[in-house]
Amino acid sequence: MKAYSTQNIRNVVLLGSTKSGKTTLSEAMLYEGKVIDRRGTVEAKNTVSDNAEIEQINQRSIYATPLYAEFMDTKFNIIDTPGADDFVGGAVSAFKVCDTGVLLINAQQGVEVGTQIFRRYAREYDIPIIVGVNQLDGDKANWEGTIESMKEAFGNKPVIIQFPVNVGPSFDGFVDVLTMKYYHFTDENGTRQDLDIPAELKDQADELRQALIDRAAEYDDTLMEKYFETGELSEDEIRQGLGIGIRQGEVYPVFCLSAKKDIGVKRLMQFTIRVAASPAEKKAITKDAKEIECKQDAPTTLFIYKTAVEQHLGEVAYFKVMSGELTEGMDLENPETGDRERISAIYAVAGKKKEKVTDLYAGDIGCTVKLRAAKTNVTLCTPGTDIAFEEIKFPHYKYRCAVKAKDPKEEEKVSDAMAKIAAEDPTYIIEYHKEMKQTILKGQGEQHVNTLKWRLQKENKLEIEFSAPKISYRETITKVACADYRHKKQSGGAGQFGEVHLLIAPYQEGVDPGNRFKIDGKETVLNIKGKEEFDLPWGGKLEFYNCIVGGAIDARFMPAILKGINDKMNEGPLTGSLARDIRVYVYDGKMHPVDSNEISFVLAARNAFKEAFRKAGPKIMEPIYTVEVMTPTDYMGACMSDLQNRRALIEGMGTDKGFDTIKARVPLAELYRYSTTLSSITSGSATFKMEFADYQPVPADVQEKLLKAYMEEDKDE
Ligand SMILES: Nc1nc2c(ncn2[C@@H]2O[C@H](COP(=O)(O)OP(=O)(O)OP(=O)(O)O)[C@@H](O)[C@H]2O)c(=O)[nH]1
Ligand SMILES: [Mg+2]
Repeated sequence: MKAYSTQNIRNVVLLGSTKSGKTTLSEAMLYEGKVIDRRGTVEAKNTVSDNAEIEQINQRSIYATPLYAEFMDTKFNIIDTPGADDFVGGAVSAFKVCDTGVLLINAQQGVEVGTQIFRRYAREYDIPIIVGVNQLDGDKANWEGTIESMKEAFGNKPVIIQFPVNVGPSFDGFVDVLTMKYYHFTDENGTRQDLDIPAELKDQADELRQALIDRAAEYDDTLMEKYFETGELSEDEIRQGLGIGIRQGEVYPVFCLSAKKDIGVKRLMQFTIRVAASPAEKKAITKDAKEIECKQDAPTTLFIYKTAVEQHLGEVAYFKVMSGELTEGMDLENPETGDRERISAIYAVAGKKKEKVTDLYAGDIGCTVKLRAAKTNVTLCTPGTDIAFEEIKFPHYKYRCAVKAKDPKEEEKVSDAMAKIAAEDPTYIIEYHKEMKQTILKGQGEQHVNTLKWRLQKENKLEIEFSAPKISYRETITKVACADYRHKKQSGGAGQFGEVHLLIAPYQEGVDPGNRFKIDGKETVLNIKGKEEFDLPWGGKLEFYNCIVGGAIDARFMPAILKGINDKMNEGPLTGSLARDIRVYVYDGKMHPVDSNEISFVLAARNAFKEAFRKAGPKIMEPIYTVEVMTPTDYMGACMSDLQNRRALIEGMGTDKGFDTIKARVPLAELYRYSTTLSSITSGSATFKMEFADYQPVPADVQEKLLKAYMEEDKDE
């Protein structure tokens, strides 16, 4: 294959709800681009794109697959993405390297939830959209209905370029109001006749042509003037005007397709090549906010947007040449680590098929193998160029579970294998939770984490188990209490003696409790001699006051007393959780001239603190998350009542880009599998974000339950 210049490259990401036909369309595009000479089907499990076993078993895409076609002297790079929201990571990586999104809508369904979700992502990541109405040959295909649903969902953005003829199983062509031709297809392999528009369709065509010109003139003053003067625009001028509207995200040109019968595929590709942006138009942003032009006569930089371990090849790094020219054998540098990497081989990629090439120019997408350390989000550049591109921002996780090896002996193997899969798909996040001694897996949904489980089983012969993550509770107190404790031991040899009297009070930010307290029923004024403040590593505060008078305890024993308190802060008396937000006043005690030592005071302080804690109205606190739900209005009620069942505190409601939003504070303990439930009560149409907020005391009934559970567990042990 020859090297294509930047102007002759188009990078297109296929988007749309699941089963809209993206993979089938990509197969037809490859066929039109002569990369394959027979089209496979998803059912026959022989498409170029869905080549992974898990995709073939499920008959759906799981990974975003890079493909290409050579068409009209252009390298047409295609990334076929999965339509399931759980696998959105692939589309998000593709946004980083593509300039246009082709959004497929299934004419048998109209705009679906998935259509909306991917349109929302495309807008968020600034990807212009071209719409393909697919499956016009389907039994239930409905053109008018689909257009209606588009208007409802996208307002006036859709602009019709084509309308179909003989919708349904005998679908065999469409009228194109840009070229003013009737394209009629004579077989199922894209063979087409370019005909005059039949008389009976002429009025409809003229009307849509007028609407098209009106829109095309809207985005450019010169075109608008010409249109006012002459009442006409040429075909090229219409393309020019539409091109501006498309880039601004204001125009979604609408095309007719049957990916299955290869109808309309060629026209869609032609239009994309003529009208959509080449990579040269987009400047890439570096980590230090510089803009880098995508041009050939510049130092070579490339950005790795995905890696995968593939049979016979080992680790494959997929990249886009961001500037300059990449030549086989080049030595590049990772500007952030200084690591050198040799690009030993370069390939153009169509799924598993890798065609070796010697050069790729700025804007092109390809892959290489045998890099030493380069991973997703790494830039490689001509040594000394010092350019590192902004990383891909993957969506926040939506699902959390604890994971462990079925066979404890395989824990290490499991953890290595999971790390490798997470390197391929950065929307998996694996963390070891020290406090809970659990490995936590975060992902985009239940299907997403189950895919990881499946891969471990299949590829590594490793079995894992998922469970609800343990919640890291905290303990605190709600009122003032006192306790004293004497530790005394005399059994031959040196004895032990230490006595500590202390008072504890709840810590509240910004509240100074003063030094007057009731101790043993008597109003007492404490003489505060020293104060130490600690930000606890697990959140919250400990304040330690030295109020010893008359040398009752030597200053040298204070650290031992503090240590004793800290020991107990690590293991609250209610459920063994970490304690927080407590003030401790040590106000009296006793020493023995010979037997007092540090350990005696550690033990005395521990026991005094434990007793005081029990008397001070102890409370269990739980982590609270802020949850923001976005849902179509129809499901607002269902989302609200579900949240209320999760002990949520609703903080606000609003609207955002055509969706209703709910903001709530929800205990983490109530959020396990939330994404699965939300999806089922809204037929997959809602989405949400969650983020840690703070700790709050649990309600009395919950505390009761937790105490009971802790006691049961204690008994078991
Ligand atoms: N009748 C008809 N069926 C189609 C057409 N395009 C795709 N299909 C069928 O629709 C189903 C889904 O097609 P895919 O190409 O896998 O859809 P997809 O959008 O890639 O789906 P995901 O990978 O799950 O997101 C398959 O059974 C296809 O054969 C079409 O133009 N007409
Ligand atoms: Mg697919």
